[in-house]
Amino acid sequence: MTRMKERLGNGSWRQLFQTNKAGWSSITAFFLLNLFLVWLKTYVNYQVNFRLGAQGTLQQFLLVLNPIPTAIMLLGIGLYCRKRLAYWLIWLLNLIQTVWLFANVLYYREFSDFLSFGIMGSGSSTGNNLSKSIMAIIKPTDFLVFVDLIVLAALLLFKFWPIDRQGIQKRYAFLTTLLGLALMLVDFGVASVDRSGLLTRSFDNNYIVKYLGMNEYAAFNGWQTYKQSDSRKKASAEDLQKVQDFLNQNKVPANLSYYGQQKGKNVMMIHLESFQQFLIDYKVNGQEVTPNLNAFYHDQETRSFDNFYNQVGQGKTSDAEMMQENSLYGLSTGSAMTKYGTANTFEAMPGILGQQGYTSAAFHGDVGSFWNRNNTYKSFGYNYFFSKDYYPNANKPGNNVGYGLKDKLFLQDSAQYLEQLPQPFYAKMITVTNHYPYDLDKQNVSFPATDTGDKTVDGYVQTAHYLDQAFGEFMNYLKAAGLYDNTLFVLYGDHYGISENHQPAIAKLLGKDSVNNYDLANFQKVPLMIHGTGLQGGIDHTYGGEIDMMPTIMNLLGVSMDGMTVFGHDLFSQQNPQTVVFRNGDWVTPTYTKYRNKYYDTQTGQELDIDHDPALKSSAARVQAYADAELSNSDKVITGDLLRFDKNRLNFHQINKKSYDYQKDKALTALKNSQQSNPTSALAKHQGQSTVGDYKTDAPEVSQNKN
Ligand code: GP9
Ligand code: MN
Repeated sequence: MTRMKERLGNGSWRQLFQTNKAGWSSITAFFLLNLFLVWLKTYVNYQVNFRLGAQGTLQQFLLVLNPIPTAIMLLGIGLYCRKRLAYWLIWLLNLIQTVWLFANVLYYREFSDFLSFGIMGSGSSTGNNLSKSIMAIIKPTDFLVFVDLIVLAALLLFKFWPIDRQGIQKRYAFLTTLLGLALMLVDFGVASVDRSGLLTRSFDNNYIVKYLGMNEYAAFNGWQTYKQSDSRKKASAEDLQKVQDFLNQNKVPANLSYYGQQKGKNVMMIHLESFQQFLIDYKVNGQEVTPNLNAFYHDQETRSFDNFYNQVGQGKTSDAEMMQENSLYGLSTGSAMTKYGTANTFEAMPGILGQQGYTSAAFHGDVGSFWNRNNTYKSFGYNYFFSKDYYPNANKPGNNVGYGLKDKLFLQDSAQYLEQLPQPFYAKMITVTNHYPYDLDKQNVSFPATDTGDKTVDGYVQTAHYLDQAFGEFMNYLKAAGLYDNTLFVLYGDHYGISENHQPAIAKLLGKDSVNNYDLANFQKVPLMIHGTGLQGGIDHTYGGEIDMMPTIMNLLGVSMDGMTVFGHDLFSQQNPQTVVFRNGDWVTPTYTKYRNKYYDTQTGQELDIDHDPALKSSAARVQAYADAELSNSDKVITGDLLRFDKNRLNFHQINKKSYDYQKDKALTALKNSQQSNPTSALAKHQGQSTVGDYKTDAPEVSQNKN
């Protein structure tokens, strides 16, 4: 008892913490209290300050669980120590987690995203901007997370909290660490069931925090940043030279009769989500799925490519964007925009055109952080990024479906910003309603579903039809606002909508008994339509893919691509190599198709036996070598951040990420000011009279359409 007194001092309430056989003691209580506090602070902030979008019981459960494992492991470090050190260590580990939480609360308020090591490192502008604006965004309640630390420090300093001199036995400390680890594995296991590819595909930092927690996110991000900076460090200007040598060997001349033909026009990219080529002219019960797009496809001034393939990997939409903006492939290891978009140097279309007097803007009805667009677009040189926060309609839950604002509302709501863009502009509209799982509320369904019997497939034509209607309304508006004739339109499908897991349904859609690898390769075709007044239209059978978009458009605009690191080729060039490389190394040429290790005659679809076909054998060896070199060289550009070595180019200087800011207030002020400084927008052309009233939509969500 004397020993006990010596350890705990006097006082009856202190008896609470007396050590019993299980090791329950003052230090255990201190550990548990800190664990509870860290959990509480994190969880409350999850609910109050972050928009993690947890849906359903499982995700809500993970939100409750996920702060606990790392808190146990971190705070548990203190349990390995004795005396005062143990308490202060636990306190310090609480403080570290709290500072991380606090910093993220502030950062999130401004950028709707979590801090990354890339951002905190020197390369990025956001860190600077944040420190400038910190006073404006901070709220007194943010400091509540430190209250417990102050109280606990006082308790320790003034010796109100009894000190257990012996600490707990090492094996209990070890068991605690193991418990933390086990819980972490449970969390990860459950999360992986709900969202496969969470870490490999890395969609959005919000997802990682939602499923795994803030500390796991920090660890994951730190590890990724380390790996990236390592490959970056090893790269040199010589590596870029080697890549350029490869590109030079495979270069083709632009088609001079098209070069510069659309010079100076606005450019509007319309990203048709999950839109496949087979939908063009497709009918269900005799009714066209996409009448507006079909008419556009067959327009006399539209060049439509019917052998155009998507080339995305796991990064899906973001890979399509990477190719479309930069003529660089996505990575086989997940989204390049997410992994490298923040830190890398790019020579992207918005940046290049920006230096030719264009104003650039991306429009999308999902949160800005998805696919790390909010950071990547700065590296690409986008002047504006109108994401979900800019769309008042997106605040109403019923106006969203799947990943964001419904297309009709999205395009209508975009008009108020579009009309303010100084011309010429480069605008990209990223639609989203035609996205897996192809759900649409009843009031918006105006087309019969297919009857393949596969539930995930049968709604596809309905959301595609909805997208088509939205597109039709948007085009009518552009005509009314005087933005049609002076704009070069580029429409493309980003990737398949129906995955290969649905082969029986695919066969039914295509009117076949079954599908083979050749059919599946064809099923990777997506539309590419280029429309401009004066452009010679028609269906173009040239084989190409998303990687070719940038050089094709730049040539039409008469912007020289000389010496630029682009992996695609001008689709109008008579010497286009017509070799389509898929991200997994498969390929298609007008003669042969290689898909999933099978070879086919591209024109007839007949399967070929490579071992008994010398012509195929030698051709396949050559094409495969090209495909492999194409992919690995492109990967080197991204993983080595090679474009940072591309300096002193005559027609292009490197993009300064720091000069871009997508905070709503600032962006809207800049847009407003540009009406005076550069009065070339549609709004300015209409003497400040808004054109938004010209937008006609039948969207049932819009008040005048409600009955
Ligand atoms: C989300 C949207 C969807 O913002 O672009 O991306 P996806 O799932 O098609 O890659
Ligand atoms: Mn997509």
